Amino acid sequence: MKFLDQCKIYLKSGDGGRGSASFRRERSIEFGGPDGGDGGKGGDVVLLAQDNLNTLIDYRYQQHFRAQNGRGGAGANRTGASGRDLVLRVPTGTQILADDKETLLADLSRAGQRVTLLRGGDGGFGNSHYKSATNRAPRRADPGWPGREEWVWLRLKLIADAGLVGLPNAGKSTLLSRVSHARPKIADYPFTTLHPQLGVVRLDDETEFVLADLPGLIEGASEGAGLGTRFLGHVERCAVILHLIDGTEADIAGGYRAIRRELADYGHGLADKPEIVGLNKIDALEPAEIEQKRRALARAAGPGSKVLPLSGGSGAGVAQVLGALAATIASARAGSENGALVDAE
Ligand SMILES: Nc1nc2c(ncn2[C@@H]2O[C@H](COP(=O)(O)OP(=O)(O)OP(=O)(O)O)[C@@H](O)[C@H]2O)c(=O)[nH]1
Ligand SMILES: [Mg+2]
Repeated sequence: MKFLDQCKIYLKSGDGGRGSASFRRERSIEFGGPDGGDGGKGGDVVLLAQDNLNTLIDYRYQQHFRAQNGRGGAGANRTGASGRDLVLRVPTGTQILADDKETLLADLSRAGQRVTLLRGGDGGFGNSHYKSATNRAPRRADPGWPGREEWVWLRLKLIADAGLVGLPNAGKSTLLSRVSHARPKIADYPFTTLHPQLGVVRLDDETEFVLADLPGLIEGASEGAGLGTRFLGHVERCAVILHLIDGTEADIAGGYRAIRRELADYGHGLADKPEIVGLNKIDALEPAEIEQKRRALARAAGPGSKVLPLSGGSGAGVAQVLGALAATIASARAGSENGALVDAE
């Protein structure tokens, strides 16, 4: 699944319809009173969160969206028809940001949530509205109020339970493809994964969770090095981080700390999330080496962290890692109302 995480679109609510300036014309009445109806209201721009969508890819092909304008009023006090609302369906978890890419306009975090982002313009008054004791034949009728227009950003943060982070080549995608039906690209060069990938991990009938494979991070990512940290937003709502370390690298503790620094620099609570450290690729290591590296990592990670050896390639130790992830997710879920949203594969 290619995952588009943000896009910019133009939205416009409908203009209100023009009020009518009209006078009653009947053969029996010489000077008929004003009977111009009001214009109809323009359509609203509404966003609707849906669970069965998992990307913003549709918005890459169409970028301009307009709700219908209200119709003009007419004689015989007929109000113009309202313009139809424009309802845009977006995946649950989509945030709507203003043009500045910072101001949050709406956060569609629940399936079925509806937000009226831009209200349509009201219709103008027809001349019958201006009839009074002193003015029995007003000619005034108003144009409709214009609709509102705005460029907004749609940003989707995947709602995954666990997020895979690590240096490029740590074996993140290999692990995801072993434990789920996801089939991310795997290769022995850095930055193979360019977009987040989601997989559903099913341990037994009752236990499943969503694991997100993220593009590799490098030192300086928070300043934009490599692919930067633009995908770390997806980890913000994860219950747990699985930090994978390539055990065949020389300086594993240094690599561990480099990623921790980037998580801390990114902020948004990532550094405080529960972390499980995976010493990966142990199929390529001698047992003594595994033990020595596990200890080095445990020292670097500190007492709060769990270090588990595994191999996404051979499958060794994978069950223990998944069990630890599921246990951490279960305790986080117990503490919050929000269950996991299994929304993509
Ligand atoms: N020996 C061994 N090699 C592995 C293992 N897991 C992954 N590899 C190899 O390591 C290389 C990188 O694997 P990927 O799964 O693409 O790594 P990644 O972390 O997703 O890399 P990026 O997407 O670039 O960040 C590939 O050549 C894999 O075959 C493992 O458990 N053991
Ligand atoms: Mg990858």
